[in-house]
Amino acid sequence: MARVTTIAHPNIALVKYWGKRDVPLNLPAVPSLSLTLGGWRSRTSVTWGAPADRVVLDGTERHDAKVLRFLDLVAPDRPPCEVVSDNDFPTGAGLASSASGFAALALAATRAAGLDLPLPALSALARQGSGSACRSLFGGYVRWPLGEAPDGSDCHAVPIAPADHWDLRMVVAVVASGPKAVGSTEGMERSRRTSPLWRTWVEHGPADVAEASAAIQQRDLERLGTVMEASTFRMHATMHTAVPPLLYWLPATVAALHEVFALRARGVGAWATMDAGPQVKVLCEPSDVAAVQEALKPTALQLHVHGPGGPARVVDDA
Ligand code: 2P0
Repeated sequence: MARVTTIAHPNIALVKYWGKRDVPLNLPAVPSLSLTLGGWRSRTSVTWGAPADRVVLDGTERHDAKVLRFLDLVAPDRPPCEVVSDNDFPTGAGLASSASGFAALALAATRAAGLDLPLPALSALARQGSGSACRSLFGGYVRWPLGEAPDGSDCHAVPIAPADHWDLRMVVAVVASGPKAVGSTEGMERSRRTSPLWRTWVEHGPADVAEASAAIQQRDLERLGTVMEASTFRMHATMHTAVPPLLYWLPATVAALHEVFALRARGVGAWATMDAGPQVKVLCEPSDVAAVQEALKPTALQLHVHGPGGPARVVDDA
């Protein structure tokens, strides 16, 4: 029996992943690029060899078919396992809990099973738990290319710059609590099947990633913020034009967006992004954090400030 505990941080896409070319394998329709956030984390312990399969998430035991299926991917002939995981941030509210959760699980489960996979293979494995999890194995600025192999073996994230390359801040404005109404997988498929904007969305992906990569290399925040907002709004346009429409935004989301635009009109370098939920995340320089917080305070329930975070890692190996 081996028990391994890991932690992984969530990541926020600066250029979004939205849509799959292969649903069971989580092969994306578009490439994406993310920033791993310091501060928040998932902590996951896997015991390889337990009396029975048991999954405890945030203190509650549940039958989680996704987690058990993922363990089967690690080793089809595995013994019963115990998985205990918790997040120090809200789960399932568009704050990338599945990214950090499956990244931590992939690292913990493989190590507990006695495997020491190279990072590309570990990232490709994590991707099969949740697409965005492949990016959370790495710290800092991370690219997830499309890959070409039909089995997805070359579809894994690649670090493009470490956390200390560029000390940016992501201010997360939580404007509503509670889990999202429509999960990402279903939302992506609805957008792909029914939005007339789908083809345009997919066509822009590679150029957006190239633009964001160049902006990161040059540490050009205006360039990065501009392409980040363009990617976010194009992604949400595919949701808004799906049938039936998908509207993750709440009135407070829109209010926060207007505050960000007003900040920019006053010369503050702040750009917004949203995921499959109502929260607004604002990218800025550390010196502008106070101005961003002040502007968002009236609309947000909570404000969290994150810098770039490090890679997933083993914290206990018994
Ligand atoms: C992203 N999102 O790039 C995008 C932007 C949400 C909006 O990755 O179906 O939980 O498990 O592959 O990774 C959320 O989707 O979806 C996500 P699955 P995942 O961060």
